Amino acid sequence: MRTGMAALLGVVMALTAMPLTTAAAQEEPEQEIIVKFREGASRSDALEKSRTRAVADAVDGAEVLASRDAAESIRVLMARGDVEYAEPNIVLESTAVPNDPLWPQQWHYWEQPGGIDLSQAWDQGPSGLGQRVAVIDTGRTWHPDLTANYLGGYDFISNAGFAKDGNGRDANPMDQGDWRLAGQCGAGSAARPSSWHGLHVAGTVAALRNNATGGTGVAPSAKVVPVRVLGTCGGTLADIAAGILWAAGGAVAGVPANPHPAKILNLSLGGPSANCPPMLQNVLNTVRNTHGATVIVAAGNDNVNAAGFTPANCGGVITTAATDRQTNKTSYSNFGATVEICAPGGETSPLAANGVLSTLNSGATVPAASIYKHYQGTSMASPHVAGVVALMQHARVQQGKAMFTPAQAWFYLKAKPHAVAGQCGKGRLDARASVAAAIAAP
Ligand SMILES: [Ca+2]
Ligand SMILES: [Ca+2]
Ligand SMILES: [Ca+2]
Repeated sequence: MRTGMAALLGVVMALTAMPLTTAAAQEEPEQEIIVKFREGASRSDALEKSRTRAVADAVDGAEVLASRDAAESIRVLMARGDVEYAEPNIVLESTAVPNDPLWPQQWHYWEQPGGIDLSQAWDQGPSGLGQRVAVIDTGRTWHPDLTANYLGGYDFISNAGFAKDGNGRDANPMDQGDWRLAGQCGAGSAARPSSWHGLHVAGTVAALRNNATGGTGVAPSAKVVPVRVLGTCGGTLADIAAGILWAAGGAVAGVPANPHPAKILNLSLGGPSANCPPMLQNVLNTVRNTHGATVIVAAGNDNVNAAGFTPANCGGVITTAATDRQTNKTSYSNFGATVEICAPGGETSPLAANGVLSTLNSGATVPAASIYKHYQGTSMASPHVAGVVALMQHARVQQGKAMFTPAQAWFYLKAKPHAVAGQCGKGRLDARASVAAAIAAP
Protein backbone atom coordinates (compact mmCIF):
# COMPACT_ATOMS: atom_id res chain seq x y z
CA MET A 1 0.00 0.00 0.00
CA ARG A 2 2.72 2.44 1.01
CA THR A 3 4.76 1.41 -2.00
CA GLY A 4 2.12 2.68 -4.40
CA MET A 5 1.70 5.90 -2.47
CA ALA A 6 5.44 6.54 -2.35
CA ALA A 7 5.85 5.77 -6.03
CA LEU A 8 3.13 8.20 -7.11
CA LEU A 9 4.23 10.97 -4.77
CA GLY A 10 7.74 10.45 -6.11
CA VAL A 11 6.49 11.11 -9.63
CA VAL A 12 4.67 14.23 -8.52
CA MET A 13 7.73 15.60 -6.77
CA ALA A 14 9.94 14.90 -9.75
CA LEU A 15 7.56 16.93 -11.93
CA THR A 16 7.75 19.98 -9.66
CA ALA A 17 11.52 19.92 -9.84
CA MET A 18 11.49 19.96 -13.66
CA PRO A 19 11.64 23.29 -15.53
CA LEU A 20 8.45 22.89 -17.53
CA THR A 21 7.74 24.82 -20.71
CA THR A 22 4.16 25.01 -21.94
CA ALA A 23 5.01 22.66 -24.82
CA ALA A 24 6.64 20.16 -22.53
CA ALA A 25 3.70 20.32 -20.17
CA GLN A 26 1.35 19.56 -23.04
CA GLU A 27 3.24 16.29 -23.64
CA GLU A 28 2.96 15.09 -20.06
CA PRO A 29 0.27 12.46 -19.49
CA GLU A 30 -2.65 13.55 -17.39
CA GLN A 31 -2.70 12.77 -13.69
CA GLU A 32 -5.74 12.75 -11.47
CA ILE A 33 -6.40 14.98 -8.49
CA ILE A 34 -9.06 14.70 -5.82
CA VAL A 35 -10.49 18.07 -4.86
CA LYS A 36 -13.27 19.20 -2.57
CA PHE A 37 -14.65 22.73 -2.95
CA ARG A 38 -16.23 24.63 -0.10
CA GLU A 39 -19.81 25.96 -0.24
CA GLY A 40 -20.14 28.75 -2.79
CA ALA A 41 -16.73 28.16 -4.36
CA SER A 42 -15.88 29.67 -7.76
CA ARG A 43 -15.51 26.25 -9.31
CA SER A 44 -15.06 27.25 -12.95
CA ASP A 45 -12.46 29.87 -11.98
CA ALA A 46 -10.61 27.29 -9.91
CA LEU A 47 -10.54 24.80 -12.80
CA GLU A 48 -9.28 27.43 -15.21
CA LYS A 49 -6.56 28.81 -12.91
CA SER A 50 -5.37 25.34 -11.87
CA ARG A 51 -5.42 24.10 -15.50
CA THR A 52 -7.54 21.14 -14.61
CA ARG A 53 -10.58 19.53 -16.18
CA ALA A 54 -13.42 17.71 -14.47
CA VAL A 55 -13.36 13.91 -14.78
CA ALA A 56 -15.86 12.47 -12.32
CA ASP A 57 -17.63 12.93 -9.03
CA ALA A 58 -16.22 11.27 -5.90
CA VAL A 59 -17.58 10.53 -2.44
CA ASP A 60 -17.47 13.05 0.42
CA GLY A 61 -18.67 15.78 -1.97
CA ALA A 62 -15.30 15.69 -3.71
CA GLU A 63 -14.57 15.29 -7.40
CA VAL A 64 -11.81 13.94 -9.61
CA LEU A 65 -9.96 16.40 -11.83
CA ALA A 66 -7.24 15.77 -14.42
CA SER A 67 -4.09 17.83 -14.88
CA ARG A 68 -0.91 17.64 -16.91
CA ASP A 69 1.02 19.09 -13.95
CA ALA A 70 -0.67 17.69 -10.88
CA ALA A 71 1.78 19.14 -8.38
CA GLU A 72 1.34 22.68 -9.72
CA SER A 73 -2.44 22.29 -9.95
CA ILE A 74 -2.61 21.09 -6.35
CA ARG A 75 -0.46 24.04 -5.27
CA VAL A 76 -2.79 26.49 -7.02
CA LEU A 77 -5.92 24.83 -5.64
CA MET A 78 -4.65 24.61 -2.07
CA ALA A 79 -3.74 28.34 -2.14
CA ARG A 80 -7.42 29.17 -2.72
CA GLY A 81 -9.74 29.90 0.16
CA ASP A 82 -12.62 28.00 -1.46
CA VAL A 83 -10.86 24.61 -1.62
CA GLU A 84 -11.11 22.28 1.37
CA TYR A 85 -8.55 19.80 0.07
CA ALA A 86 -6.70 18.82 -3.09
CA GLU A 87 -4.49 15.77 -3.32
CA PRO A 88 -3.18 13.22 -5.83
CA ASN A 89 -5.62 10.43 -6.70
CA ILE A 90 -3.05 7.92 -5.55
CA VAL A 91 -2.99 4.27 -6.56
CA LEU A 92 -3.05 1.80 -3.70
CA GLU A 93 -1.96 -1.81 -4.01
CA SER A 94 -3.65 -4.80 -2.53
CA THR A 95 -2.08 -6.28 0.56
CA ALA A 96 0.22 -9.08 -0.53
CA VAL A 97 -1.30 -12.49 0.02
CA PRO A 98 0.77 -15.24 -1.59
CA ASN A 99 -0.73 -18.15 -3.51
CA ASP A 100 1.05 -20.76 -1.42
CA PRO A 101 -1.69 -23.18 -0.30
CA LEU A 102 -0.41 -23.51 3.30
CA TRP A 103 -0.30 -19.73 3.87
CA PRO A 104 -3.67 -19.83 5.70
CA GLN A 105 -2.11 -22.22 8.22
CA GLN A 106 0.92 -20.00 8.77
CA TRP A 107 -0.89 -17.89 11.36
CA HIS A 108 2.46 -16.79 12.76
CA TYR A 109 2.92 -14.58 9.70
CA TRP A 110 -0.44 -12.87 9.38
CA GLU A 111 -3.00 -13.59 12.10
CA GLN A 112 -3.93 -11.09 14.78
CA PRO A 113 -2.86 -10.97 17.52
CA GLY A 114 -0.16 -13.65 17.20
CA GLY A 115 1.31 -13.00 13.73
CA ILE A 116 4.06 -10.58 12.73
CA ASP A 117 2.16 -8.57 10.04
CA LEU A 118 4.36 -10.02 7.31
CA SER A 119 2.11 -9.06 4.37
CA GLN A 120 2.30 -5.42 5.39
CA ALA A 121 6.09 -5.69 5.58
CA TRP A 122 6.23 -7.14 2.05
CA ASP A 123 3.86 -4.40 0.82
CA GLN A 124 6.58 -1.87 1.58
CA GLY A 125 8.81 -3.49 -1.03
CA PRO A 126 11.36 -5.90 0.42
CA SER A 127 11.54 -9.66 -0.08
CA GLY A 128 15.09 -10.28 1.17
CA LEU A 129 16.62 -10.22 -2.33
CA GLY A 130 20.42 -10.16 -2.23
CA GLN A 131 20.57 -11.05 1.47
CA ARG A 132 22.27 -14.20 2.76
CA VAL A 133 21.21 -15.76 6.04
CA ALA A 134 23.46 -18.45 7.51
CA VAL A 135 21.42 -21.13 9.24
CA ILE A 136 23.88 -22.73 11.65
CA ASP A 137 22.07 -25.97 12.38
CA THR A 138 21.71 -29.60 11.26
CA GLY A 139 22.54 -28.91 7.61
CA ARG A 140 20.54 -28.88 4.40
CA THR A 141 17.89 -31.25 3.11
CA TRP A 142 16.34 -31.27 -0.32
CA HIS A 143 12.83 -29.75 -0.38
CA PRO A 144 10.82 -28.43 -3.37
CA ASP A 145 9.82 -25.30 -1.42
CA LEU A 146 13.34 -24.36 -0.36
CA THR A 147 16.14 -25.93 -2.40
CA ALA A 148 16.29 -23.03 -4.89
CA ASN A 149 17.20 -20.72 -2.01
CA TYR A 150 20.06 -22.79 -0.57
CA LEU A 151 23.51 -21.39 -1.30
CA GLY A 152 26.85 -23.06 -0.52
CA GLY A 153 27.45 -24.18 3.03
CA TYR A 154 29.83 -26.51 4.85
CA ASP A 155 29.88 -29.44 7.28
CA PHE A 156 31.69 -28.42 10.49
CA ILE A 157 30.93 -31.58 12.49
CA SER A 158 34.30 -33.02 13.52
CA ASN A 159 32.97 -36.20 15.11
CA ALA A 160 32.17 -38.77 12.42
CA GLY A 161 29.79 -40.55 14.79
CA PHE A 162 27.73 -37.39 15.29
CA ALA A 163 27.95 -36.59 11.60
CA LYS A 164 26.87 -40.00 10.24
CA ASP A 165 28.71 -39.25 6.99
CA GLY A 166 31.79 -41.29 7.85
CA ASN A 167 34.13 -38.33 8.13
CA GLY A 168 34.84 -35.07 9.93
CA ARG A 169 34.58 -31.58 8.45
CA ASP A 170 33.94 -31.51 4.72
CA ALA A 171 32.35 -29.44 1.99
CA ASN A 172 29.02 -31.31 1.97
CA PRO A 173 26.52 -29.79 4.43
CA MET A 174 23.78 -32.37 3.79
CA ASP A 175 21.85 -33.33 6.91
CA GLN A 176 22.39 -37.10 7.25
CA GLY A 177 19.60 -37.36 9.85
CA ASP A 178 20.15 -36.91 13.57
CA TRP A 179 18.21 -39.93 14.82
CA ARG A 180 19.39 -41.49 18.07
CA LEU A 181 19.29 -44.97 19.47
CA ALA A 182 18.47 -45.41 23.15
CA GLY A 183 21.58 -44.71 25.22
CA GLN A 184 23.53 -43.40 22.23
CA CYS A 185 23.91 -39.88 23.63
CA GLY A 186 24.75 -40.80 27.22
CA ALA A 187 23.49 -43.30 29.72
CA GLY A 188 19.70 -43.39 29.80
CA SER A 189 19.27 -41.07 26.79
CA ALA A 190 16.10 -41.81 24.85
CA ALA A 191 15.78 -42.95 21.26
CA ARG A 192 14.60 -40.22 18.90
CA PRO A 193 13.78 -39.98 15.19
CA SER A 194 15.55 -37.48 12.93
CA SER A 195 14.39 -33.90 13.51
CA TRP A 196 15.32 -32.18 10.20
CA HIS A 197 15.57 -29.15 12.46
CA GLY A 198 17.75 -27.13 10.09
CA LEU A 199 15.25 -27.66 7.27
CA HIS A 200 12.40 -26.34 9.39
CA VAL A 201 14.38 -23.30 10.53
CA ALA A 202 15.63 -22.52 7.00
CA GLY A 203 12.09 -22.75 5.64
CA THR A 204 10.93 -20.10 8.08
CA VAL A 205 13.71 -17.81 6.86
CA ALA A 206 13.35 -18.30 3.12
CA ALA A 207 10.91 -20.94 1.81
CA LEU A 208 9.70 -20.00 -1.67
CA ARG A 209 6.71 -17.67 -2.01
CA ASN A 210 4.09 -17.54 -4.76
CA ASN A 211 5.13 -20.87 -6.26
CA ALA A 212 1.71 -22.44 -5.54
CA THR A 213 3.55 -24.93 -3.30
CA GLY A 214 3.49 -25.37 0.45
CA GLY A 215 3.99 -22.28 2.55
CA THR A 216 6.44 -19.40 2.47
CA GLY A 217 9.37 -18.02 4.42
CA VAL A 218 9.68 -14.57 5.97
CA ALA A 219 12.25 -13.41 3.39
CA PRO A 220 11.40 -15.57 0.37
CA SER A 221 14.02 -14.01 -1.93
CA ALA A 222 16.89 -14.35 0.54
CA LYS A 223 19.43 -17.16 0.30
CA VAL A 224 20.11 -19.63 3.09
CA VAL A 225 23.74 -20.67 3.66
CA PRO A 226 23.47 -24.02 5.49
CA VAL A 227 26.27 -24.44 8.04
CA ARG A 228 26.13 -27.91 9.54
CA VAL A 229 27.17 -28.05 13.19
CA LEU A 230 24.51 -30.24 14.88
CA GLY A 231 24.54 -34.03 14.48
CA THR A 232 23.27 -37.07 16.30
CA CYS A 233 24.00 -35.89 19.84
CA GLY A 234 24.16 -32.16 19.15
CA GLY A 235 27.26 -30.12 18.37
CA THR A 236 30.45 -29.16 20.18
CA LEU A 237 31.38 -25.64 21.16
CA ALA A 238 34.49 -25.84 18.98
CA ASP A 239 32.51 -26.84 15.88
CA ILE A 240 29.73 -24.30 16.50
CA ALA A 241 32.21 -21.46 17.03
CA ALA A 242 34.08 -22.42 13.85
CA GLY A 243 30.81 -22.53 11.93
CA ILE A 244 29.81 -19.06 13.19
CA LEU A 245 33.15 -17.54 12.20
CA TRP A 246 33.17 -19.18 8.76
CA ALA A 247 29.53 -18.26 8.08
CA ALA A 248 30.31 -14.55 8.42
CA GLY A 249 33.43 -14.73 6.24
CA GLY A 250 36.11 -15.34 8.88
CA ALA A 251 39.06 -17.66 8.29
CA VAL A 252 38.97 -21.16 9.80
CA ALA A 253 42.15 -23.28 9.55
CA GLY A 254 41.77 -26.25 7.24
CA VAL A 255 38.56 -24.97 5.67
CA PRO A 256 38.31 -23.05 2.37
CA ALA A 257 37.04 -19.46 2.68
CA ASN A 258 33.26 -19.08 2.51
CA PRO A 259 32.43 -17.74 -0.97
CA HIS A 260 28.99 -16.66 0.29
CA PRO A 261 29.57 -14.87 3.61
CA ALA A 262 26.38 -13.95 5.44
CA LYS A 263 25.57 -10.72 7.28
CA ILE A 264 22.76 -12.45 9.17
CA LEU A 265 23.40 -15.54 11.29
CA ASN A 266 20.69 -17.67 12.88
CA LEU A 267 21.57 -19.90 15.83
CA SER A 268 18.52 -21.94 16.83
CA LEU A 269 20.61 -23.92 19.29
CA GLY A 270 22.02 -23.81 22.76
CA GLY A 271 22.70 -25.54 26.02
CA PRO A 272 23.09 -24.89 29.74
CA SER A 273 26.11 -22.78 30.68
CA ALA A 274 26.43 -20.38 33.61
CA ASN A 275 28.12 -17.85 31.34
CA CYS A 276 28.92 -17.30 27.70
CA PRO A 277 32.10 -19.34 27.03
CA PRO A 278 34.99 -16.93 26.25
CA MET A 279 35.80 -18.54 22.89
CA LEU A 280 32.18 -18.21 21.79
CA GLN A 281 31.94 -14.59 22.96
CA ASN A 282 35.17 -13.70 21.17
CA VAL A 283 33.95 -15.26 17.93
CA LEU A 284 30.60 -13.50 18.25
CA ASN A 285 32.42 -10.19 18.80
CA THR A 286 34.53 -10.81 15.69
CA VAL A 287 31.62 -11.60 13.40
CA ARG A 288 29.74 -8.57 14.71
CA ASN A 289 32.55 -6.01 14.81
CA THR A 290 34.81 -7.19 11.96
CA HIS A 291 32.34 -8.82 9.59
CA GLY A 292 29.21 -6.75 10.34
CA ALA A 293 27.04 -9.80 10.97
CA THR A 294 23.81 -9.57 12.97
CA VAL A 295 23.42 -12.71 15.09
CA ILE A 296 20.02 -13.96 16.23
CA VAL A 297 19.88 -16.76 18.81
CA ALA A 298 17.15 -18.83 20.43
CA ALA A 299 16.50 -18.16 24.13
CA GLY A 300 16.02 -21.86 24.95
CA ASN A 301 13.03 -24.03 25.80
CA ASP A 302 13.25 -24.82 29.53
CA ASN A 303 11.06 -22.02 30.97
CA VAL A 304 14.02 -20.76 33.00
CA ASN A 305 16.09 -17.60 32.94
CA ALA A 306 18.06 -17.53 29.68
CA ALA A 307 21.06 -16.23 31.64
CA GLY A 308 21.95 -19.89 32.24
CA PHE A 309 21.74 -20.90 28.58
CA THR A 310 24.31 -20.22 25.87
CA PRO A 311 24.64 -18.59 23.33
CA ALA A 312 21.44 -16.91 24.61
CA ASN A 313 23.51 -15.37 27.42
CA CYS A 314 26.24 -14.01 25.15
CA GLY A 315 26.63 -10.30 24.51
CA GLY A 316 25.90 -8.59 21.20
CA VAL A 317 23.32 -11.11 19.98
CA ILE A 318 19.55 -10.79 19.57
CA THR A 319 18.24 -13.36 22.05
CA THR A 320 14.76 -14.41 20.94
CA ALA A 321 12.08 -15.86 23.19
CA ALA A 322 8.87 -17.46 21.90
CA THR A 323 5.25 -16.30 21.93
CA ASP A 324 2.14 -18.33 21.24
CA ARG A 325 -0.82 -17.78 18.93
CA GLN A 326 -2.33 -15.28 21.39
CA THR A 327 1.01 -13.41 21.80
CA ASN A 328 1.65 -14.63 25.31
CA LYS A 329 5.05 -15.98 26.25
CA THR A 330 4.89 -19.73 25.57
CA SER A 331 4.92 -22.15 28.47
CA TYR A 332 8.37 -23.46 27.50
CA SER A 333 10.22 -20.32 26.47
CA ASN A 334 13.18 -19.12 28.50
CA PHE A 335 12.96 -15.52 29.68
CA GLY A 336 14.87 -12.89 31.60
CA ALA A 337 17.01 -9.80 31.14
CA THR A 338 19.13 -11.25 28.33
CA VAL A 339 16.05 -11.71 26.11
CA GLU A 340 15.97 -8.94 23.51
CA ILE A 341 12.74 -9.75 21.69
CA CYS A 342 9.97 -12.32 21.26
CA ALA A 343 8.71 -13.88 18.04
CA PRO A 344 6.16 -16.60 17.29
CA GLY A 345 7.42 -20.00 18.40
CA GLY A 346 3.98 -21.57 18.73
CA GLU A 347 2.57 -24.24 21.03
CA THR A 348 1.84 -27.62 19.44
CA SER A 349 0.06 -28.97 22.52
CA PRO A 350 -2.83 -29.50 22.76
CA LEU A 351 -3.33 -28.36 19.14
CA ALA A 352 -0.58 -29.00 16.55
CA ALA A 353 -1.98 -26.23 14.33
CA ASN A 354 -0.86 -23.68 16.92
CA GLY A 355 2.77 -24.47 16.18
CA VAL A 356 4.94 -22.85 13.50
CA LEU A 357 4.42 -24.48 10.09
CA SER A 358 7.50 -24.96 7.90
CA THR A 359 9.35 -27.31 5.58
CA LEU A 360 10.29 -30.77 6.84
CA ASN A 361 11.15 -34.32 5.82
CA SER A 362 9.21 -37.44 6.78
CA GLY A 363 12.25 -39.67 7.26
CA ALA A 364 12.60 -41.21 10.73
CA THR A 365 16.28 -41.85 9.99
CA VAL A 366 17.56 -40.88 6.52
CA PRO A 367 15.63 -38.46 4.24
CA ALA A 368 12.33 -39.70 2.80
CA ALA A 369 9.44 -37.53 1.55
CA SER A 370 9.32 -33.73 1.62
CA ILE A 371 6.56 -32.58 3.95
CA TYR A 372 5.46 -29.63 6.11
CA LYS A 373 5.03 -29.84 9.85
CA HIS A 374 4.16 -27.72 12.85
CA TYR A 375 7.03 -27.41 15.33
CA GLN A 376 7.22 -25.35 18.50
CA GLY A 377 10.25 -23.74 20.10
CA THR A 378 12.44 -20.72 20.46
CA SER A 379 14.25 -22.37 17.51
CA MET A 380 11.17 -21.47 15.44
CA ALA A 381 10.99 -17.92 16.85
CA SER A 382 14.58 -16.97 16.04
CA PRO A 383 14.34 -17.43 12.23
CA HIS A 384 11.31 -15.10 12.16
CA VAL A 385 13.66 -12.39 13.46
CA ALA A 386 16.46 -13.37 11.07
CA GLY A 387 14.02 -13.15 8.15
CA VAL A 388 12.79 -9.73 9.19
CA VAL A 389 16.37 -8.45 9.45
CA ALA A 390 16.86 -9.69 5.85
CA LEU A 391 13.74 -7.74 4.81
CA MET A 392 15.05 -4.63 6.59
CA GLN A 393 18.44 -4.84 4.87
CA HIS A 394 16.82 -5.37 1.47
CA ALA A 395 14.59 -2.37 2.14
CA ARG A 396 17.70 -0.29 2.85
CA VAL A 397 19.16 -1.33 -0.51
CA GLN A 398 15.86 -0.54 -2.26
CA GLN A 399 15.96 2.95 -0.73
CA GLY A 400 19.52 3.50 -1.94
CA LYS A 401 20.62 3.73 1.69
CA ALA A 402 23.52 2.07 3.48
CA MET A 403 22.83 -1.34 4.97
CA PHE A 404 22.55 -1.40 8.74
CA THR A 405 25.35 -2.34 11.08
CA PRO A 406 24.34 -4.95 13.66
CA ALA A 407 23.75 -2.18 16.22
CA GLN A 408 21.54 -0.25 13.79
CA ALA A 409 19.66 -3.40 12.77
CA TRP A 410 18.76 -4.02 16.40
CA PHE A 411 17.91 -0.34 17.02
CA TYR A 412 15.38 -0.24 14.17
CA LEU A 413 14.18 -3.82 14.63
CA LYS A 414 12.87 -2.82 18.07
CA ALA A 415 11.56 0.54 16.90
CA LYS A 416 7.92 -0.35 17.52
CA PRO A 417 7.49 -3.94 18.63
CA HIS A 418 4.09 -5.32 19.53
CA ALA A 419 3.61 -4.96 23.27
CA VAL A 420 3.71 -8.17 25.30
CA ALA A 421 3.09 -8.31 29.02
CA GLY A 422 6.43 -9.16 30.61
CA GLN A 423 9.32 -11.53 29.88
CA CYS A 424 9.67 -10.66 26.21
CA GLY A 425 12.44 -8.09 26.05
CA LYS A 426 11.29 -5.13 23.96
CA GLY A 427 8.12 -6.96 22.91
CA ARG A 428 7.02 -9.17 20.01
CA LEU A 429 8.52 -8.87 16.54
CA ASP A 430 6.46 -6.63 14.22
CA ALA A 431 7.67 -7.05 10.64
CA ARG A 432 5.61 -4.15 9.31
CA ALA A 433 6.93 -1.67 11.88
CA SER A 434 10.54 -2.85 11.59
CA VAL A 435 10.56 -2.55 7.79
CA ALA A 436 8.91 0.87 8.00
CA ALA A 437 11.57 1.99 10.47
CA ALA A 438 14.33 0.67 8.19
CA ILE A 439 12.89 2.63 5.26
CA ALA A 440 12.47 5.84 7.26
CA ALA A 441 15.86 5.73 8.95
CA PRO A 442 18.53 8.09 7.54
CA1 LIG B 1 31.47 -34.71 7.37
CA1 LIG C 1 5.91 -21.90 -1.26
CA1 LIG D 1 20.73 -11.10 24.95
